[in-house]
Amino acid sequence: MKLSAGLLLASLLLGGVVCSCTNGPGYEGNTGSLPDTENIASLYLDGHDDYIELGEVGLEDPLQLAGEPFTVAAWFRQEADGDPYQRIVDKSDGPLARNGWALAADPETGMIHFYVHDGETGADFASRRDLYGAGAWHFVVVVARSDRLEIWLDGDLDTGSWYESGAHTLPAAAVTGMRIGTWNHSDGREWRGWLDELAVWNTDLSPESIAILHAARGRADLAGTCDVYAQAGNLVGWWRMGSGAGLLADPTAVSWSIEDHASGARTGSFRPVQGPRLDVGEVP
Ligand SMILES: [Ca+2]
Repeated sequence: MKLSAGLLLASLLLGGVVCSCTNGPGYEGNTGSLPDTENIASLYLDGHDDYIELGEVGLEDPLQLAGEPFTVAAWFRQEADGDPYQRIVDKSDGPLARNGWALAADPETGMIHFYVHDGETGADFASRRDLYGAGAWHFVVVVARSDRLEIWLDGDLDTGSWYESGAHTLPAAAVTGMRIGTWNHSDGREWRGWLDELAVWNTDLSPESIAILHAARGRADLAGTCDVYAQAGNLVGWWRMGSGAGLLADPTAVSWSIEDHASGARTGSFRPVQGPRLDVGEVP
């Protein structure tokens, strides 16, 4: 993504930070931020029947993440109550992310669940209880490294994470569906609250990169003309949940989809069509 001349000018007028590209990854104060106006909305789902349909993920799609380290990150603000295994994102065809991978959060116990399944066996990797609370924005990052899984919340590694079932593995190569805010094979697991800046990389992000992204609070240019966090080239999905001057100019303008700002361009469709909403002004 390139900064347009207009956006650059707006940034200068607003005093926003535009990375200079002269500073290396991890340089403090250089978060590669776009102007604040570039994160003006988040996605709200009602916990009943709302979700975002991303469609079938084919075998050649980078979102397969088959057999390789990967990372999923999102900002979330959950409401109390609702299902205990609400999905942030799920690319699978059954419970426990069968044949794929998924990220879930339980507002009652405050636990994050990171599911990975290789086609035969899987992992339900869970955080400690009370890792987070409903009603506030949090930044979750789950990382599948070659030899272990990790759950990070608000910039810190949860050292209390454990395998509620199964053991470390990496995703299967399997054609499955993919959705934001629910799972793929039946009703249930619908997200209740807000989601923003959902991103997927086909590599395991370093602790330094995770710290940079946390500090940016959803305003980093993940697709990276500057690549301030050093791994923009591995970005395979990035859903900003509403962006752009058009939405800012007219917040009531109806949008029926959410754009993928990564190279895969996997646009998400609202289900039901008039269910989910882009909530202007409610951002991390
Ligand atoms: Ca957003």
